[in-house]
Amino acid sequence: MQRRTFLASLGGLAAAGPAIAQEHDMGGMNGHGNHAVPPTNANPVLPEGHPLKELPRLSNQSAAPGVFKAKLAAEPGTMRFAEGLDTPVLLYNGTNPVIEAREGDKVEISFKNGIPGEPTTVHWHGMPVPADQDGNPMDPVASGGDRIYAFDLPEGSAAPYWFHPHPHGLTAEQVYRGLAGVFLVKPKDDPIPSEYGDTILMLTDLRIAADGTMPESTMADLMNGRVGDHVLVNGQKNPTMVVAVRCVADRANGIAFGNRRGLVHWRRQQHLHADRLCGAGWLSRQERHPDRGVRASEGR
Ligand SMILES: [Cu+2]
Repeated sequence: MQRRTFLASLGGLAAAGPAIAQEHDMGGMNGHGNHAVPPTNANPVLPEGHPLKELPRLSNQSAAPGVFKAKLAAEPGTMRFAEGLDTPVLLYNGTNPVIEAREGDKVEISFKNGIPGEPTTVHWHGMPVPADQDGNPMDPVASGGDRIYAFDLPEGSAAPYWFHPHPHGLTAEQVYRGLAGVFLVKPKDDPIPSEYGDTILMLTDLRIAADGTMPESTMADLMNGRVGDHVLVNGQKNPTMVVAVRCVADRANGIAFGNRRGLVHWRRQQHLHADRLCGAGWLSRQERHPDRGVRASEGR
């Protein structure tokens, strides 16, 4: 079940489930121990048009109500963005899972830095978190080290956020190599039925070289900001999401445009007349073709 669609535009990668995180292909090794690469200097072609994958969730290890407790580790990994090319990346828990908690929850994240030779932190971007729990650049976790990040989610904090590393001098590289995740804080009293679910779209950009690796930033990148060559949604290029629009009008509460999997847009009534809008041409045309898909992304 899906519902409101959250957009998170991030610098890192979104790894939509373990299916994308590929094991290193040992069969590709040759006698010199080098990884085989295709004999071409062409830019890698990323597959497009596949069904949008949902981002995995970080599971709550606490059974106590109002408590979210989990383990998070920053580690090297490998992803396969283009056919036959392995891309070395950095990921949280191998998949960059979504952390979902609720207003009022106590959050306790046991974090381990598994990045060889580099300090890191976890910064809870935009969230109302005490300074000593917010992974600031002067509060690093050494390579191989760990710590607990603990904070409460106050009333009124419900929103989609993201988390990312913030070590001094290494933030940009650790983020573009993959470390970033969505933190969804749900409202305590949600007016929208939970059975509609959430669809999270995590937008990232990727620069990938002919051998599948991510090139280091150039001087121009450092001065102007780094922009990748491929825009990804949940780690995929131009995925498709079928949104067969259906209109549900409710005079008392407003108007909802949704599909069979749930709600995609919600509007309070205000001056709008829900029944009139539902009868409007552009909606009824969609209704006559309920299976016509709408692309979730058209690239840039
Ligand atoms: Cu930030």
